[in-house]
Amino acid sequence: MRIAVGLGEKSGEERMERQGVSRRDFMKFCTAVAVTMGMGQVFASEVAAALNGRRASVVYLHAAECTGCSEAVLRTYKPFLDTLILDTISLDYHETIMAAAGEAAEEALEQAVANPDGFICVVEGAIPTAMDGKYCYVGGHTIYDTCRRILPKAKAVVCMGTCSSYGGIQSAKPNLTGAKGVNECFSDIGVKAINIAGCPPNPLNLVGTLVAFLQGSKIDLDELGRPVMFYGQNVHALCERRKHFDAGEFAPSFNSEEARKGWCLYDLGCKGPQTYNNCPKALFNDTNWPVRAGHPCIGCSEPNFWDDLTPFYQN
Ligand code: FSX
Ligand code: SF4
Ligand code: F3S
Repeated sequence: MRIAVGLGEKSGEERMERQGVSRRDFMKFCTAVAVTMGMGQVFASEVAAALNGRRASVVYLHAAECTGCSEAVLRTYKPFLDTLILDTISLDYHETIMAAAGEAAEEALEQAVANPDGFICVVEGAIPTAMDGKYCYVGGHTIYDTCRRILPKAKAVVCMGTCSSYGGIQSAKPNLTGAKGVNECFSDIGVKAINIAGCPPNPLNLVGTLVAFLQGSKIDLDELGRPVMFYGQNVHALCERRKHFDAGEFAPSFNSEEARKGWCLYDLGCKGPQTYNNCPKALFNDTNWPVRAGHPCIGCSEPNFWDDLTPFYQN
């Protein structure tokens, strides 16, 4: 792990203050991470300590995807998760947001991978395997070959999103590109990725995982490789419309008074009962989640949801 770079390196808190994130906002964020991790508010100071001291070197690879996972991170607000993330980790390679291009970008990747303190590799997107991986080239190499070379060297591999976790929409039938998830492709060379499922996932689940890793905590995973602290319950169990489900009160249409009153969306196609994720608790942008906004859960954190959980809508 890269420990604070150089003598002039400031703490995460100081780095963020420089960016206009107050200590109050920082602690509010740490509390949100702690609560999302299921640890309670008192754990916030430990989250702060993990984010404050060490800047983990992170290499973020893009495979076949829509970049929605990166967008989810970059579009969050208050206290500006992108700032927090960029100031608490050292994002040494990320094709979407780094300034370097061309050979300089490739050089940045090689330097990050050669870092003697090691690095965490985050992968977004599925890995095309058909035609020897030719459906996804980055810098003259297939992403399949790049992952095969780099992932075994990482201290931890984290799949950001359902695509890298299980293939996602890229692997929906007829899957002409042979898209697969990271573990399916690379477990034969010892890769055991942590799956932050969701299309996109809540960025708090990524940060919480990085925090647990920085703290050296054991991260319990379910049988699909997802951290139990975020994916241990289904959406249905956490849903605020659940009391209406239990009372047999089902909204008859999206544009109905019942839907607006918060009745259950099961008859409209909600897949909350089959879907393990913490959306009702973690919220996106600290604001909302699909079912509260009136949209059924489509099961985006489950493998093969495009094939197995469609049609998404009923009526
Ligand atoms: Fe998109 Fe990420 Fe979905 Fe996939 O998200 S939001 S298609 S999980 O890899 O960019
Ligand atoms: Fe369950 Fe969906 Fe109804 Fe919520 S809206 S209670 S997740 S079926
Ligand atoms: Fe996805 Fe369902 Fe949450 S669609 S974002 S798991 S509510």
